[in-house]
Order: sequence, then C-alpha cells, then structure tokens
Amino acid sequence: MPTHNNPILSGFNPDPSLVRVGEDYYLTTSTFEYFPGLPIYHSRDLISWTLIGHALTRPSQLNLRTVEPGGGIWAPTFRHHDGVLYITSCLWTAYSPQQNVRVWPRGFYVSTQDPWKADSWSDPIYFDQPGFDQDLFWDDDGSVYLSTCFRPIDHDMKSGLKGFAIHTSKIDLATGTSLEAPRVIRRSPSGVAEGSHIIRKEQYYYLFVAEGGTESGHMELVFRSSTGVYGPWEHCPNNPLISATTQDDVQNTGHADLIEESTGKWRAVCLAVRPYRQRHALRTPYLQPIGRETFLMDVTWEDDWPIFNQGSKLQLSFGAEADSVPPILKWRDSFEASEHLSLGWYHKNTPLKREYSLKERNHHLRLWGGPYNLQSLESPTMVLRKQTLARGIWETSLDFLPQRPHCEAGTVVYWNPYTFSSIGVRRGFNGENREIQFTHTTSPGEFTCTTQYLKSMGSVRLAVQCSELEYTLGYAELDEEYNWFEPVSMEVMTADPPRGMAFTGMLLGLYAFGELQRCLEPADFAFAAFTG
Ligand code: 6LW
Repeated sequence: MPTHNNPILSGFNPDPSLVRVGEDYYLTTSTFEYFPGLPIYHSRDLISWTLIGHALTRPSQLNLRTVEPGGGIWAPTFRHHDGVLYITSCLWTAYSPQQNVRVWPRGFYVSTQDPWKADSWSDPIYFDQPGFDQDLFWDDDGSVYLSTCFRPIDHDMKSGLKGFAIHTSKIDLATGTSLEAPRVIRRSPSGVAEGSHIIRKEQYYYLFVAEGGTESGHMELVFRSSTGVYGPWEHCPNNPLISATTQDDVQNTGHADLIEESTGKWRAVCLAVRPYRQRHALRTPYLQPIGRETFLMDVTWEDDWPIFNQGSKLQLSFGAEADSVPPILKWRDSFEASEHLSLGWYHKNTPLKREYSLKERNHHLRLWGGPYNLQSLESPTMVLRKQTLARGIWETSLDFLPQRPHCEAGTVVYWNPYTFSSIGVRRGFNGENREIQFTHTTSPGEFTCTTQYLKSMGSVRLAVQCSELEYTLGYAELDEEYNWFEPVSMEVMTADPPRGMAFTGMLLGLYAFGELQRCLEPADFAFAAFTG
C-alpha cells in the first residue's frame, strides 16, 4: 500500500523533472500557454510539495502572445551542477497539428543560484537546434550534452513527419551553441521517443525515454551504455519500466525523471492520468478535466538495472481523512494587500499590462477589464487556478457596477478560448438593472448565453459546482440561495480544440472585460475559494 498520496502534485502538472540540493528537492512541470511559466515546487521528503515560485516570470523570458492551446512551454528538465540550478525547455510559438502548423521551437535554458529568490532566474540562453523535450547532461570530463526530441534528421525532410527521435550533441553551455552535429541516439518502434533524460550511475550511462506518445500507449523505457552518451545502448530486460492500459486506475504513465536521495535510495516521478469514467478508453490525456498529474514511485536496482514501483502498476492513493487533502488541493484566497497575487494564480498567455490590484480596495482583488473577451487568443483580463480535485465547489463574491452594456465580470471554468463556461455580471440592456449572463460552449468555438435580471445593485456570489461528469454554474444575491443554471457536460467541457491540443487541464478563474473596450468600472472580488 503506498505510503503517501499519489498523485503528489494534483492539477495539470505533466512532464515532471526534479533535482536534489543537499536535503532540499525542487521540481518543475510544463505550463504551456499559461503565465508565469515553469513552477518551482519544493519538498524535503518528495511527498509533500510547496509552490515557491516560477522560473519564467518576465515577458523577456516568456512572451506568449496568441499561441494556440497546448503551445507555449513544454517538458522542462531540472538539473543542478556546481551550485547552479538549470531548467531547459522549449517555447512553441505556433502549434496546430490540425492545420499541420508546427513552428519548430527553439530550446533554451534559464539558470539561478537561488530558487527561493523571486525573479532570480536568468533570461533564456537559446540553443541552436529545433526540437522539444530538451535534456542537459554533464559528463565526467566536463563536457555538456544537449538531447532534444525532433524528427529524425537523417530521414527525407520531404516525407513529412516520421515520428520523433532523440538527438544528442555536445554544446557550449555558456552560449547554447552546438559543438558538433546532433546524432540520433534513440528511435522507437512506436515512432515516438521523447522526454529523454541521461543520468550517470557508477560505471553506466542510463538513457530514460518516454515512448508510445503521451496517451494510453505511454510508457517509460531505459537503456544503458558503459562507453558514453552515444552508446551503444543496451536494452533493459525490465522494459517498459512503467506502462498502463485503458483498464487501469492510473493511465498514460510515462515521461519519468529519477532522483537519488541523500540516503542513497532512488525515486522517480512521472506523469499519469486518473480517468474519470473508469474502464473508459482514454483517447488522449484529456478526457477528464484535471489533466496529466505528477506521480511518485520507488526505484530499486537489480543487476545495475532500475525497477520502478516494484514492477507494479501505479495506484491512486489519497489520505483516508478529508483533512488529509494537502492544502494545495483545497484553498481559499482572501486577497491580502500585496504587490502580487499569491502563488498558484495564472494568466492565459503573457499579459500585456498589469490589469489587477490588491491595494486599491482592502481585502479585494480588483480587476480592470481590458478589451479582450474570454474567446480571445490574446491575454484576457483573467486570473486562473488549476482544478485540483474531481469534486468540489469554486466560489467568489463580486462587486461590479458597469455603466455600459458591453462590460462583464465574473467567474469561469476554463479549458481554452474555444471551450469554457462563465457566469458574469453585465449592465442590462434596459439600462436600468444589472443582469447575470451564463455563457457556455455547445461545441468548440460555439457558445450559447442565458441572462437573468438581478434585483439589487449589491454584491453577487458566483459559484461553479464541479463533478466527474459536469459543471453547474450559479449565482446568489444578498443572502439568498444559489440559482443554478443547467449543467454543462464533461464531454463538452473537455472537447478537442480546433487548433492546438488540450495538453493542460481545467482551470477556475475570475475575469473582467469590455467588448473591444476597457471597463471603466472596477470589478472587486472579496475572496476566491475551492473546497473539496
Ligand atoms: C511533451 C512531450 C509530449 O513535451 O507531450 O506527447 C509534450 N509527448 O513529451 C507536452 O506535455
């Protein structure tokens, strides 16, 4: 029986990578189209984690303008060398497989000597190779090797995409420049070899690779060489180290990274999905709202080969008591006066200007709505948090007195600009009352609206009830009971976007906007809370 909660990081946290510095562990995951990018989680036991900041906090590091869902920041690798922490990643600026649009990303790394110091991470040093899932490895002779996932360079470029292979080359770390031509070190029979990490243990080099794609065929394999990063690589007899079927309680397992504890014990983290409709084939990582999360496994070694999770399938495990739910899962923000929002709030894309204040009204988050509504590919005035529990209720209280009919503020359950459900306060078209507008997707990019007049000009409570099968949005004036609108099904809320991929998970948020104009009245939120 697992001795800890698994997943160790709930809410979408795919592609985990971690380091140990003394007795401190630091872990990061992919953040795609959300800003700030690359969360830095800290732990002392690999089980309970605290979000302590982000590596990409400035537009000079991460300028996400109108990237499609699932573009942006993919698959980081976290490494520590000579007192410096490094995180590699890549930035997809355009990514729409449906239209065969893939602007191959440039990989980069950022570094710091103090992960606890806000904004301490460097601006990116870009590599000169296209690709994703970058990995850095320092060899004993001081050489630094970059591994990248890209289509096999040695195949006919005109033949289109023939899967993805791992390419490795020695680089000059200071400049990110390649010192030799990349060589293919792993190609997979599945057509997809990605998420690679090279580590050294005693006399062997180990190459860990995610294969089969991040859906239900996902798996983690390992190879070893006693000569160097270019192999020859010997297959592990235990391969795949971890995999799952669509009949398992935890699925899509893969994309692992390993860590050696100060005691010499080894652990591994990987991504996986907890399907909501058990035994239901999962086409892709997102037919359930929370997305791909980070799981922890024991690692043992036999004959100099690793064994993950005692060779067993991953299991979900949550504390028996509700109060054992780690604070990261259920939370309340009462909006204390501060320069910045508390950690865990995200914007969609990089905001072009600051449109919130925590100081203009005591104990309130004040949003000054910009011109982009929630369907915009730009960055609307919106702050979001990852949904971390399958069942729960998200609530807020809003003061908003719009003077013009095209301004709205409220709360949203957000999948991407093509799919969301929102409930907001607007000025009634009769010019007298205010009205509630319930907007939800009927199919990606298609929306329907329902309005109801509000009786008062006072605060309005807004809520989203979350369940495995649907979302139900409602509102209440004064001290009345909630008025609930008809539920929106999970199938609708987790549909494929027409452009890009839903590599993330569901987010719950607060917003304000004017239809192609700025809101001249502030939207004041007294709190935001998600309770399981
Ligand atoms: C990640 C890659 C992948 O970089 O998905 O499907 C990407 N495989 O390993 C985003 O999570």
